[in-house]
Amino acid sequence: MGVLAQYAQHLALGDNTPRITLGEGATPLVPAPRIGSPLGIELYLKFEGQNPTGSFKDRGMVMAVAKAIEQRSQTIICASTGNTSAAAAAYAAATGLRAVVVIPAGRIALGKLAQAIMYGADIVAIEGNFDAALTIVRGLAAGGEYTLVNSINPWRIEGQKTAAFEVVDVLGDAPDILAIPVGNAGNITAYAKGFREYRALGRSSKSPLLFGFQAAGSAPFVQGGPIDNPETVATAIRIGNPANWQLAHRAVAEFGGGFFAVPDEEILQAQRRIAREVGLFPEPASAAPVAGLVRLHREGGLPRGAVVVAVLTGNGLKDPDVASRSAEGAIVPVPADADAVRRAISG
Ligand code: AN7
Repeated sequence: MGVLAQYAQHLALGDNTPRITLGEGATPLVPAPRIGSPLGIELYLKFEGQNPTGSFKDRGMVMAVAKAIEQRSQTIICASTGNTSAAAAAYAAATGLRAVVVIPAGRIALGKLAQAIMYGADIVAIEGNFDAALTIVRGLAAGGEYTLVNSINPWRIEGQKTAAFEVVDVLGDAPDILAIPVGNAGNITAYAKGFREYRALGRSSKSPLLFGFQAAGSAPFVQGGPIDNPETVATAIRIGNPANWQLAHRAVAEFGGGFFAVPDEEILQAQRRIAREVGLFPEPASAAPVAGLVRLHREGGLPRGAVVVAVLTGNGLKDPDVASRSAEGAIVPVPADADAVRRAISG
């Protein structure tokens, strides 16, 4: 049914806000005991990779595009590490808007680029990183000709808060801990808003601690300020100068929790474990919270028995390069007969 219809009473929808949808939201909350039990926690994974364009961005984009249409905008624009551009392109296609996406050349996952191309966005690749792209689109949008749909657009946060509603609707209360990857920090801000609003309505009895996880080479929240040259295999969160710096800090101060860094190798290990021990395939950035929980447990920083929701923000199919790079040796063809196949699989 889509998040605008499902959560209409919690969103500022007017008579002139089109009720658009590509079927976003209502994503599964999957128990992950094989990972959670050894950590002494009750772990659930919110699989946002199941959204129409394969990431949580669809929740915010459907809202931002509905509001852009309400305000008679004809062109939306964004900077992106990939997923925002895929979502912007799809919802623009669905509604007949033009989407302009500015991306760091060579640094977005192949599947995400394929999406923007297929949905028909106008794509500009810059010789610079995401932070440079965001500065450029902010400047262009200031002219009033384009509607900016990065998460500094408050409607993005508004739509994305529905994921927190879903968590509470399914669990019957807020979890003890929300574990989430942090790039621009729009999503952690959105979850905080959702949990805050549901609690105020009596839908939950408590607020979760917010644990935000960044890649070690791209961890401005952990280092305490913007960084110039962020690097990580998790290209989705290769962001050095987060747009929602203050909102995210305020949310973590209010709820408790903190920001933590995880090295790329641990992110990739966690990605494989989620695939092999849960049966869900997240993209690298989305594995950061699980990698972080493992690390926190090792350091004694994870309360025993806690109900923890980790957000798997995007689908692993978007980044086939990373997945195939982690294959153990080449897959060498054998003759097309049963004996050859039996030999290949025995010991
Ligand atoms: C899979 O698409 O910033 O902290 O331009 O794609 O709200 O930024 C993506 C971010 C986590 C971080 N996981 O969320 C973009 C972009 C995935 C992501 C994040 C992103 P925020």
